[in-house]
Amino acid sequence: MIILSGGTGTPKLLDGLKEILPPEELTVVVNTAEDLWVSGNLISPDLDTVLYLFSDQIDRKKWWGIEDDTFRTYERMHELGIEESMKLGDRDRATHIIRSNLIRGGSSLTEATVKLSSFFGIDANILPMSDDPVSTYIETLQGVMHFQDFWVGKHGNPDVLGVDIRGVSEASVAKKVLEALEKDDKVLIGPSNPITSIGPIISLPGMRELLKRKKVIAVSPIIGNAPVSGPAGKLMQACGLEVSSMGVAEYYQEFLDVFVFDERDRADEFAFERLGCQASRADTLMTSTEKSRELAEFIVGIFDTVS
Ligand code: GDP
Ligand code: FO1
Repeated sequence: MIILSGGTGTPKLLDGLKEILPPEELTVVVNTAEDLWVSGNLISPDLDTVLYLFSDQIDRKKWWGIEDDTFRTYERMHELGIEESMKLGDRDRATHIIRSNLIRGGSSLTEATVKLSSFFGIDANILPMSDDPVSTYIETLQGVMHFQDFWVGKHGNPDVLGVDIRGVSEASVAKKVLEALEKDDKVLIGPSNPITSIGPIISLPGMRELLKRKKVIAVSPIIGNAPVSGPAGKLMQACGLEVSSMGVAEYYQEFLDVFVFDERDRADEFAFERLGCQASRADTLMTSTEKSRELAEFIVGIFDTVS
């Protein structure tokens, strides 16, 4: 199975999938459009969250960074008058240093990620969506800013006018992602932010066409009229989408086979079917590994029924 992932909702679902499927059967294609160079190193928040999840290091309270990390370097920089734009943990920073040294030495982001996976003892296939730089910029009433400046620096507060995924139309899908897509016909789009996490992956040249030839299941990150967490609502609205599970399904419509939406959602199953896909209600709120595992089992069951 190939899973398209951001850094929170889909990793929660991966937490369940990794309990029920052998790691060699999981290829995770991760958004890299929120990546940023900080103090000389490349931070890849979504890739790191997935790496830390599979190596059991993730901080499950925040769904980013390493559990029980310390922040001594960040604090020392602050004492010396240097304000880093993201609060980086010491152990997390070691990951960034290793990645960046590999890249400075000529490795691609895919090669660096494969090496990090091996250092962390991970058997699942974790891949960046692309080896080319892609960066999401948010157009706001306070100006245009990198996603991390909007989300971390300004706490997601500025009014949003639009979203620009810079570099995506010149970027290529990573070679290993294409190879995985050749071998596997099951694609799962986890409950990630459709605009800033899944949007960059499906906007890579050729990706939508490839997905049309696959069995695609997507899980809604929206319940009722709001996301479970994060800025998806504000960003969907700015991009002209309805903030609802229907808005998400419409966005994926052209390649979607089955849409899984939450049992608390009052959306009408038949409305999704009019979009040309099957729809299935489930408890999608993953408040524990057990809940993640139950949803994962439900999804694996649906794949067996998709022709
Ligand atoms: P990001 O990279 O940190 O933005 O993470 P993602 O894009 O992977 O995930 C963010 C999305 O996950 C948000 O839109 C949330 O609504 C959604 N999300 C988080 N937890 C859950 C959950 O337990 N269930 C569902 N259905 N969605 C969730
Ligand atoms: N999110 C914050 O709200 N504040 C931070 O200082 C912060 C630091 C940070 C460092 C490493 C990392 O991998 C993620 C970090 N995040 C932080 C999360 C990140 O900004 C976003 O939630 C993701 O990019 C969305 O996927």
